[in-house]
Amino acid sequence: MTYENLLLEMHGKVALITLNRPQALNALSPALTAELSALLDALEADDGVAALVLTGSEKAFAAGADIKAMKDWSYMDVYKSDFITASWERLASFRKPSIAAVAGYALGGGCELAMMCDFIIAADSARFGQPEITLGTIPGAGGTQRLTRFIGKAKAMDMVLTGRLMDAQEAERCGLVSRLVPADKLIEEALAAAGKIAQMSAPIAMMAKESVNRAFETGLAEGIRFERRLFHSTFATEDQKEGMAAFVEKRQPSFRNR
Ligand code: CO8
Repeated sequence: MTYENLLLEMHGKVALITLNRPQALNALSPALTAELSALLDALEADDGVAALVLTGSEKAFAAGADIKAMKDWSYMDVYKSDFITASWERLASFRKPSIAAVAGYALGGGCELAMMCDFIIAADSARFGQPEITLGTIPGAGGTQRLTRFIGKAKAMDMVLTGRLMDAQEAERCGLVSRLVPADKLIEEALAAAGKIAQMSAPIAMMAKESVNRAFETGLAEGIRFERRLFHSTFATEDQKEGMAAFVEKRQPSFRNR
């Protein structure tokens, strides 16, 4: 399949997806999001892919949903098509580990897309924001929900109500971003992190991701029970046997993804 708005490169078992609409600062058009959703389906089904890095350009990870496409849509247009949900949430439901590598603007839907990844590595040039209120609308792909869970009510309210942008340092301080790196090291660092994950057992990494995500969907007692059941289930895998045997035998494990 060829993509008009995305670039795909494989680095070993890591898929690097680059949003590629430079003329519109990677504004997330319906065509781009449909392509991304289809590509994620393909990557999820491909055993040769263990992890994903999603990035944009130096100037913009993504400047939001495509305002030019959206501006004349009616309520019925967005309601009947259930605008956003299907293709946007595909990244959030992607089962393999995913990292957003953010440089420049990550605004509106761009910030929401980054937050759908498992974690965000940001260049020192990154700027995050939910400026929808300045356009007479509100975030519609998790901005009021994920951002609030990630950085707390005070900062989320500040961002969502004023539309102000947050720089990379503040984003790192308040936990939106896991690592802050110089802009020229962004892709290298993100690929190295994803490469490290790709060395682990793929099904175990999926379980670890699923369990952390559960923390955002349920209460503590239920989450702990869920984690324990998944933990127990790792003992049914060959990779748990291999990982622990390798430790005892003082060698590197050779995981077989079983
Ligand atoms: N949509 C469409 N085109 C855009 C967008 C966008 N979000 N952002 C930038 N562009 C276009 C500009 O129109 C311009 O095109 P042209 O040259 O044809 O005029 C080109 O990209 C370059 O942009 P600027 O000239 O504005 O570049 P600057 O460096 O001056 O400014 C900014 C950069 C600050 C990022 C500025 O472009 C900006 O404010 N962009 C809009 C940011 C924004 O409001 N984003 C939120 C959009 S709403 C949203 O995301 C709702 C999410 C709902 C869920 C998601 C559903 C899909």
